[in-house]
Amino acid sequence: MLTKYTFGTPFDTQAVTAQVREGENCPFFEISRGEGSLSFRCPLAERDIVYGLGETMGGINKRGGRYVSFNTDNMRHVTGMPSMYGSHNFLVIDGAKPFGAFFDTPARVVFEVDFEGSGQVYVRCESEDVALYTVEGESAYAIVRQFLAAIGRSFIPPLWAFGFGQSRWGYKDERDIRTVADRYAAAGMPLDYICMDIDYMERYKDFTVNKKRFPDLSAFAAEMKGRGIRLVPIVDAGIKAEPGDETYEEGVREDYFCKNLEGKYFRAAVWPGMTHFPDFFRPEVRAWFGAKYKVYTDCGIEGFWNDMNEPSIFFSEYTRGKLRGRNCGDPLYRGNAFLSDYKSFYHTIGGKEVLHYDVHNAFGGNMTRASCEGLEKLLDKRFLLFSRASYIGAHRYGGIWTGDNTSKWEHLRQNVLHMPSLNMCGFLYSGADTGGFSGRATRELLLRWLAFSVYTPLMRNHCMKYMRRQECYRFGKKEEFRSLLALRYRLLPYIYSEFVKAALSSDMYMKPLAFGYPQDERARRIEDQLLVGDSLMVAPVLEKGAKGRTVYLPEAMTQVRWTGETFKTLSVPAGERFVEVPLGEAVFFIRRGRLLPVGGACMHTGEADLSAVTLLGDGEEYAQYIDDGTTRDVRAENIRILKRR
Ligand code: MIG
Repeated sequence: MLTKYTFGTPFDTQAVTAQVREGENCPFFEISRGEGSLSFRCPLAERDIVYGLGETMGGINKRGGRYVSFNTDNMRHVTGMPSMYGSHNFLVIDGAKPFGAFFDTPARVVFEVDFEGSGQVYVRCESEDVALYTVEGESAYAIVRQFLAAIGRSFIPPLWAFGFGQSRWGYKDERDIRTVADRYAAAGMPLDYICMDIDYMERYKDFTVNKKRFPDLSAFAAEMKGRGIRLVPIVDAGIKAEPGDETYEEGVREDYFCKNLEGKYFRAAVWPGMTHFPDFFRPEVRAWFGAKYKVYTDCGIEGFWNDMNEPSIFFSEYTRGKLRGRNCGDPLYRGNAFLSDYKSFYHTIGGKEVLHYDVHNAFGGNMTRASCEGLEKLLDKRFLLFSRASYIGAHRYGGIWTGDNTSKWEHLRQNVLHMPSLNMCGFLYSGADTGGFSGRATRELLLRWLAFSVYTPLMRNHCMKYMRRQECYRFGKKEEFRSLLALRYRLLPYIYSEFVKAALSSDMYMKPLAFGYPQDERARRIEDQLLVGDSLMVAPVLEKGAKGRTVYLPEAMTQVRWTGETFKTLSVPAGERFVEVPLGEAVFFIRRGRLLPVGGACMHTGEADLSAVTLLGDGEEYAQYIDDGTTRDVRAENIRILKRR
């Protein structure tokens, strides 16, 4: 049961789509009002677990941490880093009487969850205007499902977006991209898409294509699609302030950009140099920006990633510093250094001027919405879209990736921890930069990371310019990479089906073990094993040099070992066991009484036959969601029941 408590005049973020009954006095929190703020407090018992908060650094259990919702472009993903690219203000306190709370405000919010042993949850919203939604239910899982139902159905990408994607900041022209496709093919490794980073543009300007590098993008996209590979270009939030640029001219003519105190267009330096930010909060601006994607869809492109939409600002005329071109090592290039910028420009929302700072966290999500709604008009099928910045509600328009991580074992672990927390906040389609964005990916780390990314909806190898090239074909013993990529494609019938079913039924695709085994005290504390869909449990190897790992089985399960060629099954009893996992192999578990469909090998999703499956596990039947992979008509009727023979 959901209840809405209204404080002041909350900004309508449109995060919640359901009708929710209004309450008078919230029984869960002690509330205090400050000048420009509202604080909420509740006690925590020793054994309570606190879930949620989406894209925050730290564990699945948020206890012990301080988290600040304030969308930030920050490459330093270290424990204790308060802010990431997204703000997801939903948490669940799983105690004697579990409940959930969503603090719906686009303003900055601080969460302290048993921080420094305080024994309480403390939430401070930097606004007196907040909609608080509380959710009551039998269990943490039931509460999450009610919340997911209230915020509306997750974005559902096409089947090809569940294939493997290769990306690198630095691919600059057709030749680079063709080489990637050729080398994947030559190595016998499947691939569905290649991302185009900012270098495809003309001087980093959105909706332009560098003609020297891509003389005929339509022809090139068609050539690649003929090989089963899609192109996925990046789109940044800022529009270069340059007379003559079509997007700039249109934006100025229609008065679509954010303004500063003096009523002039706000100028912020990002990749193209000085830019203006589209006022994504205005429906007409969203419609305009979304329609601009026609430049790409006219070339046959069906996938996009939106970047820099926190919005990231290198510097502005308000902050000190000099434009140092493309120097990413600029000391000013650091998150949170730009509060004065965020306090110096305005949006026009419902005819009123609103300070950016007060609605900061909803900016990026509105860019995603603009893109999604534009693409829905431009295309008659589903498309891929994922964004860096987000707020709850944006999950209906696109997925997210978790930004600029590093090639470190801790960041592989963080990827595991992020997935269920993101799912609780609606973001089902997500994943990390597999192998790590910055730093130097070792062969071993990349293999272990791929072995986990096999299960995440977005499975993309991405890395930063100047870093070691980390395409899978660059490493020795290619068969080990081939094996893991092949596994992803063999699991597609299951991954696709479980993802779509989760989206259709307000469920999570990746869950903490605790949600499947709430009575099992040990399972409740485990953070390095996850449930993927309804049948599968994964226990990724997260340590350097490890030969395998200890796995806890809350019940007897079917252990499945993927050797690169075959699935070898074994019934294993409940309890703890050490499982050997050689590099390039994978071990996962099928829950008792469940089935898991696996398909055949293929080189891209265009070749995949989701209907030709073999069933693994000891269950009786499996409900498989299946469609043509692109139809917008995603319905529960597309489910067929498979029975074990
Ligand atoms: O300032 O477009 O997170 O994935 O490769 C860096 C270049 C801008 C940040 C994204 C990253 C992308 C990079 N971008």
